[in-house]
Amino acid sequence: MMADDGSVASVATDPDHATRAEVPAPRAALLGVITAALALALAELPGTFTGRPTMVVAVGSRFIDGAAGSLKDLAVALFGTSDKAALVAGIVVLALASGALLGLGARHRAWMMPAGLTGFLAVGLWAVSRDPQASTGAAVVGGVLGVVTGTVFHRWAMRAAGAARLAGPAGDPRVTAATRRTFLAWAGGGAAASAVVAAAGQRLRAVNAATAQPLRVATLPSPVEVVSVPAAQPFSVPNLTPFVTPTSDFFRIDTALAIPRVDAARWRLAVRGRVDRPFELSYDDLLALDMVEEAVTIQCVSNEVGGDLVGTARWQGVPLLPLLERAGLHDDATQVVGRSVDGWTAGFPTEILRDGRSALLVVGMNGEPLPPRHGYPARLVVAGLYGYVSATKWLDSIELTTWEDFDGFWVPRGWSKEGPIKTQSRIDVPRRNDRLVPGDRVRIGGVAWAPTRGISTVEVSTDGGTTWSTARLGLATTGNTWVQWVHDWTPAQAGTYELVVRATDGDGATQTGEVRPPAPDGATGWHRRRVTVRDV
Ligand SMILES: Nc1nc2c(c(=O)[nH]1)N[C@H]1C(S)=C(S)[C@@H](COP(=O)(O)O)O[C@H]1N2
Ligand SMILES: [Mo]
Repeated sequence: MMADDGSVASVATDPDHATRAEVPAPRAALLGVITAALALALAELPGTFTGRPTMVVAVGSRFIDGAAGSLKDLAVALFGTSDKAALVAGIVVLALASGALLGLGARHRAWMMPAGLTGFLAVGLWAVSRDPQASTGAAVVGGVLGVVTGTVFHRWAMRAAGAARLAGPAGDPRVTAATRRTFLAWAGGGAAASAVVAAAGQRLRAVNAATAQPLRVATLPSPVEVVSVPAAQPFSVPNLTPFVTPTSDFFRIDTALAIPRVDAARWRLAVRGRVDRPFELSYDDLLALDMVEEAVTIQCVSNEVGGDLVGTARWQGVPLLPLLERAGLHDDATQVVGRSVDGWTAGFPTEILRDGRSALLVVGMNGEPLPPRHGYPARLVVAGLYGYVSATKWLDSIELTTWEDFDGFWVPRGWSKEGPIKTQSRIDVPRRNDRLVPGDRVRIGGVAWAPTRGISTVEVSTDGGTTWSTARLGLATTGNTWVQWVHDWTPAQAGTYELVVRATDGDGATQTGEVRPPAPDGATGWHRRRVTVRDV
């Protein structure tokens, strides 16, 4: 059907060949970029319309899955929200840069553009087919639209850009001007069309975000048992981390480029594997069960010493062990695996559930239904375990297996199979740029945590760790949460001081000062902060 574009006919018999070859390289490259932009914008549009991961997002997800293995630290970095935006931007830039190369190649081989676009589509469709969240139909429709439109646009644009040049004697200024006008018209038109389609996509995304996931219930049934958080703390220090982290400030860590959208009306949670009576629960079934609410501090294994990938929420949900016992766990069911709707998994020893710790199938966070970014409609929270081995969000199933039979997502990627949270403490205040004056009281404060053991002591040093003072501790109801701490210090003289903090857990073990990075099983070391005290 495209006999004259050179895909079948030889270059010599392609009537447009001489015309295309007339297009100067920079212009051909630019037309290639614009073609790629147009094709990509069109290809993404239907996926955007569905509100599910688009092709670019699916490609990014495959990249995260793959790179997470080989580039352990990069993968950790990729968790962050801004890194995700950078990944998507990187994919787009790569696609546009390839468009430039295709544009150059297509001056002599017209088939290169359709072949290149089709190649990109193939990669996109492969990624989409491996993404349980993405819509294959939308990707096919958008992809074909993008490839066909891109191919046609590119052919016409190249023909027009070259033909103008052949219209008169080379070097004639009028011909040169006419050629430039024609080129600019096509390039400008193509760029404008891409921008309009991309803007439409952006707009759709905004509308999707605003209307996404109407929650099934606005308010959760009251828990039958509440382990209350302290009503007030014995001290109040400006800029100290609050005991309960507001949901809007709570850290978010996951491999999901697009937050999974789950329709709670159709959602079913399966409990299966090494059990006598596998069962499924609907969201309504789950809400009808007796629920408890407990504050638990959760932390990401990637948190650096002094970092903020840690937070405390009041989690509302159903205690996990009785739920699993209802299914009749086998004696050899030594591992509990949570599987997310996007295929992500985390596993921990069943034994952990038998030591009386708080381990919940969670539907509520700080008194509200779990927000989408934190795992709506349901997730797991197990006190004392890093999130990557326990805290599966957007839960799809709980599978009982053996410890040996299964490794969660991060385990084959170099992270430790077991993930108990290490004792940690953090200095929040003074901040680095706070004004400190000799003779004035400085409130040194922060948080310390060692779930499920709790914190017994926090010590503070203002001389880099040579001498230590015991800090005052705030209140906590259980050992599952962090405690706030404060130490008042009056520096006598101006100078630079190194503040250090270390905590001792409820078992009497003091946090190690040995500095180790997050991989493979959590960072260690004492948090230090240099501050300067200045005369006014
Ligand atoms: N489905 C899914 N659940 C997940 C993850 C993920 O990548 N996918 N990441 C885990 C990790 S590594 C952490 S630290 C916690 C973070 O929970 P939060 O985002 O609610 O703070 O979620 C866990 N649950
Ligand atoms: Mo994590």
